[in-house]
Amino acid sequence: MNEQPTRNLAMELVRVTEAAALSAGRFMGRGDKPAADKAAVDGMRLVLNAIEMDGVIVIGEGEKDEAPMLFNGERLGTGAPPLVDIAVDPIDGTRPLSTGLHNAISTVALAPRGAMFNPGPFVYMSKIAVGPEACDVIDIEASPTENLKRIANVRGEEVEDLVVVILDRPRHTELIAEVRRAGARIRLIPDGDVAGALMTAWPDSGIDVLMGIGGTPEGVLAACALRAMGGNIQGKLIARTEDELRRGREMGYDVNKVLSMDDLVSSEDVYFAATGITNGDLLRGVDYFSHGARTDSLALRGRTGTVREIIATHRLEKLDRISRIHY
Ligand code: VTB
Repeated sequence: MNEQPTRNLAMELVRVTEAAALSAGRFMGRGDKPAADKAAVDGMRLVLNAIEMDGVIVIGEGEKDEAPMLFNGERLGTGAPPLVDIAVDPIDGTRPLSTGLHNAISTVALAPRGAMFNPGPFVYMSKIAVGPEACDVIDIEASPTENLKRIANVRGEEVEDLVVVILDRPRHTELIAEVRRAGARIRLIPDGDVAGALMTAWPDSGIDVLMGIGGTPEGVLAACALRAMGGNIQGKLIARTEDELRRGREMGYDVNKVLSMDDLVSSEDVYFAATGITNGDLLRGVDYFSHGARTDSLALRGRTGTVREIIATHRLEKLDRISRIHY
């Protein structure tokens, strides 16, 4: 094989999440979630539309939280090939952003048209995610205890050495109790389980596994990132109500089916970018200073597995002269 290097769309996606983070970062600690969401969405839409692609939003957050959103089915890009599916989470962690807490990030992913899982009516999903070393041993149908044993075993560690990241929700009381009984340590997060999943595959993050129920859109985004980083994720859809279950069944969904990483995103040709909005374990938040701002981002490509960390300095007074958005 001696292919010419091809376009890495993740490099272009970084500008999308940078724009969203630069806009939304202004709302840190200001207690105004809708305004922060709107700023992030506007920034994303503007830059996504400038990318040479024929994109359709498959994962557009906002329905569950009734936030301003990029609509499912919305077409973005210049309209020229490649044909792609788009997943966005303009702010993963709107709550922490609005109160100035850690780990709010902006994320976006692309995959070939038809490759991303469409969650239909299901907004929640049970998940387990790990980094490369434990890729082959997880099983969402086994107990948390069993999974922790297998992960520790394949890594040559004890369960006591593992750290599990779990969303801090009442629905996780039993999960937390079981993980404690098993002997593992826990990092509870207020929001942001895309970042939580990413951390499992990030060397030195100190996080080994993500467990629990989070958003389905976040599950697809996490799958795109983990495909590129060589981790693994499994999920199972959770119906909130009988009605949701019935509607889902009518549309052909099976809540008993284990969704593999391949079901969540069926192509290795994925691109993922994230930019920190508030300081976090993976990425620094946006830092504004006289006439400028600094952002910290990741650009991942599935096909090559390249992980880029991109620190950018933005000259806001210059951007103000040319951009439709005031940062
Ligand atoms: C998570 C988290 C998101 O949704 O997926 C979560 O990563 C799950 O839903 O930041 P609940 O908040 O209803 O528990 C978010 O919090 C975004 O809404």
